[in-house]
Amino acid sequence: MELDQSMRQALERGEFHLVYQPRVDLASGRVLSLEALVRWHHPQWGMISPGRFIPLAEETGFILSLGPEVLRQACEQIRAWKARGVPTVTVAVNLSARELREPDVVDRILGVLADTGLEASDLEIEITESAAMSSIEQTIRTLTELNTQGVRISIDDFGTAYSSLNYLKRLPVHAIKIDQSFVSEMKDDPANHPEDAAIIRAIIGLGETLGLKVIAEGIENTLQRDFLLDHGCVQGQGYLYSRPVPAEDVERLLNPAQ
Ligand code: G
Ligand code: G
Ligand code: MN
Ligand code: NA
Repeated sequence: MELDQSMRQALERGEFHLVYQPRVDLASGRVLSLEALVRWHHPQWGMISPGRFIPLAEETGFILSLGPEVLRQACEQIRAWKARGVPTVTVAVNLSARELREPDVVDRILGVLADTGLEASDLEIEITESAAMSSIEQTIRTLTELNTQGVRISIDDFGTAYSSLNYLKRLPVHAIKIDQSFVSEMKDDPANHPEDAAIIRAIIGLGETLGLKVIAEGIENTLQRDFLLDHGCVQGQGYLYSRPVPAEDVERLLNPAQ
């Protein structure tokens, strides 16, 4: 069966669920926020990676059905945590380029927040640098509307597309996320990877200049953490701290005393 056809069936059967990866204070490990990431658990094929199906879902337009489901699941989970008195943090949801281009994207996001009774500040939207930098005037309008309503925005995979700094300056974003490919190169000794080290330092400097939070991705060991901390990047996520985990396990991370 076609993968696209299978995805549509999977959505009806409830085979998509979310896992959450903490974004932490690099020095203390304290959880500051979470990123929601979709998983597809197929009854026969097992776990199918979003790296495989998200690009296809973008191509076929299925993302316009999956994206709203992801957002709804994330918001319902936040509401459930709040209802049980779990000390909640902002949850970031990835929004694909295709979703960003939908004329009703802002209303849809605000509608889900209203339906689940959440504050706009409970949610953050991640869009990739390449999505943000295409159709730039429309992106600026959409993100400005979201920002006006109190929804925070971060730029994902930063450093992989060609950003015009002039546009970046005009985008109402709160954070840029250093793409994990740069961090990943520094697994042994940063001195062996001068170009990646220089790019990371440049992104951190850019964040400082523009007043943006800088979040590093893909931190797997203490060498990477220490390099980032030494250069003024204080927030990040990666296997060193936690893999993406099911909602049940998030509670332990948010509420370490229990
Ligand atoms: O979770 P993992 O590292 O396997 O994700 C692989 C890719 O899929 C990443 O680029 C990630 O941003 C993307 N991805 C994961 N979950 C979602 C989602 O809910 N929506 C979108 N648009 N992309 C996602
Ligand atoms: O593109 P985006 O940043 O949304 O992708 C996040 C992806 O990175 C997720 O699929 C997540 O599983 C993966 N990821 C998170 N932390 C690490 C890490 O420390 N190492 C590696 N290799 N992948 C990671
Ligand atoms: Mn992301
Ligand atoms: Na990323």
